[in-house]
Formats: sequence, C-alpha cells, structure tokens
Amino acid sequence: MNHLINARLRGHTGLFTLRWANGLISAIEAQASATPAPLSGSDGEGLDAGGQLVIPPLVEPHIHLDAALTAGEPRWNLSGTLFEGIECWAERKALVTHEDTKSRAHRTIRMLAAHGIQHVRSHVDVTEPGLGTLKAMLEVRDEARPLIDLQIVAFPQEGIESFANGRALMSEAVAMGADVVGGIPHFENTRDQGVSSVHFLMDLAERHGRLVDVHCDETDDPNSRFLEVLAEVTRVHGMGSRVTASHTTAMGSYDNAYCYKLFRLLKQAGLSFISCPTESIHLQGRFDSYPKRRGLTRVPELDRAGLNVCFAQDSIVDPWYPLGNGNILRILDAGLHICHMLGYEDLQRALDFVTDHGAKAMALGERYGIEVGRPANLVLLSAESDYALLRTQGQALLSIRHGQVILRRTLGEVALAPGNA
Ligand code: 17E
Ligand code: FE2
Repeated sequence: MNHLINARLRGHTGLFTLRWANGLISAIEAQASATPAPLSGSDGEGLDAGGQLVIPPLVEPHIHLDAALTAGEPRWNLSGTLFEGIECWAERKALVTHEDTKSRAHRTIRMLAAHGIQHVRSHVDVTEPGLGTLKAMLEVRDEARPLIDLQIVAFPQEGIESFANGRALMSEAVAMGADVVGGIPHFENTRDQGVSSVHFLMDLAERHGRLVDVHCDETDDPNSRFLEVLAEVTRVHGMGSRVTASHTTAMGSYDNAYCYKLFRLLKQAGLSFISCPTESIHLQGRFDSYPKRRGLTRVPELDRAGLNVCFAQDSIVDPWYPLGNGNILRILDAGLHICHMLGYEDLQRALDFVTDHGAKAMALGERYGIEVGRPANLVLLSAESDYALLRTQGQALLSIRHGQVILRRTLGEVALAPGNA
C-alpha cells in the first residue's frame, strides 16, 4: 500500500489522493472527481477512503497506563473521590511487578491503537522507592513503537515535597529518561509546599530540556490556586509551548472576578490545557449535595480566549475510573455535552479537541499533521465531517502508521424489518 484515494480532508472541499513513500507523505493531490476503484498498477494497490474523513491520528495526551486495568484490586473505590483512588492505588502499587506493569500497559495501548490513537502521553507514578514502575514503562515506550509514540511523564502521585525523597525521585526519573516532568501541587500538605513543588519541577524541566505536564488544581476547592503559580513561572521563563496544565478542575469553582484576572496571565503564559471530562465529572462534585458542580475546567472559555485546550481519557478501569475502552471519541462526545459545546460552530470543529490540540499540548510539531514530508500516519473515520461523526458515533476504520496499515475495522451491518413509514 502506498496511496489512499477518495479521502476527504478537514477544512477542504472535494476529494484527495494521498501518497506516501518510505513512511513519509509524498503527495496530496486534489481529485477532479471520485475515483470509482482503488488504483492499481506499477505503484501497487491503493486503499479507498470512500469519501470519508482522513485525519492525522487521534491523540491521547493524558492517561495513566501504569494503573490501568487494576480497578477493584485490592479493593474498589467506594466514595468515588480522587483521594480514595490515591489510597487504593497506594495499596495496589505495593503489589506491582515488572511484568504486571508491562502486560497491563501493553494491553491498554492495544485498546488505544484499536481506536486510531497513535500518540500517547502517560503519567507514571514515581513516588515509589526504586522506580521499578518507571523502568518497566520505559521498556514499554520502546516496545510499543510499532503501534504508538509514547511520552512518559514523571508523575509524583503522592507529592514531591510531602513524600519521602520526593525531589530525589523526580530528579532520578528525569535522569532515567522521562520525557515530561509532572507535579501535583494541590495534593501537597500545605500551600507553601504546593508552590515550592511547582518551582522545583519547572526548574528541573528547564535544566534538562523536558516538557512539563502538571496535575494542577484537580479539586473542587476554589482556593486551590496553583495554576497561577505554574502560569507565572511559564510566562517568566517563556516556556508556554512546553508546559501543560492538566485537569485545573478548580477553575470550574473559581469566581468570575478571579478568572477574569487569571485569564490575562494565562494568555501571556500561553500554556496548554487538558480536560478529562468523563473522569472529572465522576471524581469531582463528590462533596456537594445539590446543586452539584460538574467539576470541569472552563473548556469553551479557554478555547475562545485562544488558549490550547484538548480532551483526554485519564484512566481506563483503574481506582479512579471503573470504565473506559480506549475510545477517545467517546470522551469527545461526553466532553462536548458536559462543557455546553454542542453549538453549531463547536460541532464543525469538534475533532480539533482530540487531534491538533492534543498534538500541540504534546509538542509534536512537524511529527504530526497531513503535510508532504511528515510521517504517513493517517486515520480513516466512518463519516465525512466532524458533525456527522459525532451524530453517528462514528469510529476509526483504518489506521496507517509510517505507511503501514496497523488497524482495519469493519462496522456491523443492521437489518431492520420494514415498518409502516
Ligand atoms: N491520579 C491523580 O492524581 N488524578 C487522576 N485523575 C488519576 C490519577 C487518574
Ligand atoms: Fe491524571
């Protein structure tokens, strides 16, 4: 296979033929009309997109592969809070082995790849003496390359300042090869520790040329205000394109007067945002009676302010979230509902939130996108527009990676008896 005909591309009218050679896109040709059958000839048999959308791969910018598929082990999270999730995970973490971590991560990666995802950022808990989980996940990063590109975040689940040797573990994780420096300031014991953890992790990332992705203000507490600290350090050091704030759910509880001031800083800092809508609506609002907060950050407002914001899954069948199947389009559907983003304009460009915006947060640059010279990583969807895809709960039919087909899906057929129309 070295070309795909009858492809519809987002933002363009008409149909296109995409060609590739040596794993890179070599031509994007507008077709005069639909070509009835796959081309064949000296350059080999082609694939037919049938007039449906062809996009660069779906992106999963925030997931915890190290904890995936452990829900209920050794016990279930009965309160549904983030905090009980962290307690359950601490118990499960004590039981992990190298092979256990790797096998669950690989199984989960296959679930992601089966939905057209080829770029993944996984947080990996480094609050563990010995860093065995990180070692296992660095091996997974290499082994998973035929299916996905994986970025590993050194994630201090139990804190940097409030966990024994937290700083040393973070530094060691970076030395071992973590791509991204993480943090969890809202979980540190005191506000001061939260602030100092942000300064520490930003300095670590800057000295070692790493990206940053902080679990930031993942709480309904309106007094959790570490985003302003992260944004200010980002602004001062000019690191906006390399820094991401994940969750920022407290922003859903900030008052408008504070947000007005905060947004000025966020725009100057130019950092990215990741919202995990299914996870946040499940974990947040847990201390409310009624009315209950949705517990999400201000996705449409960030987007309209020109900031980069995307959606992610966060968890698959772990102590924080019992469901999930790897399908980021399900997260997009939920996110658009929860964030009041089913307006006409939103529906026209909905896929941005699980493609280009995620790629920007992951700083993929020229490794991502349908342009000549970039990797021939392409996904065929079962609809011809963003809106049609959402309406029909469409799926990824084909995933091509470096010019090779790694996924084919055939949708089931439905036969309905004739009725009285
Ligand atoms: N850990 C955390 O602090 N927050 C989360 N949402 C998950 C793990 C999944
Ligand atoms: Fe997370």
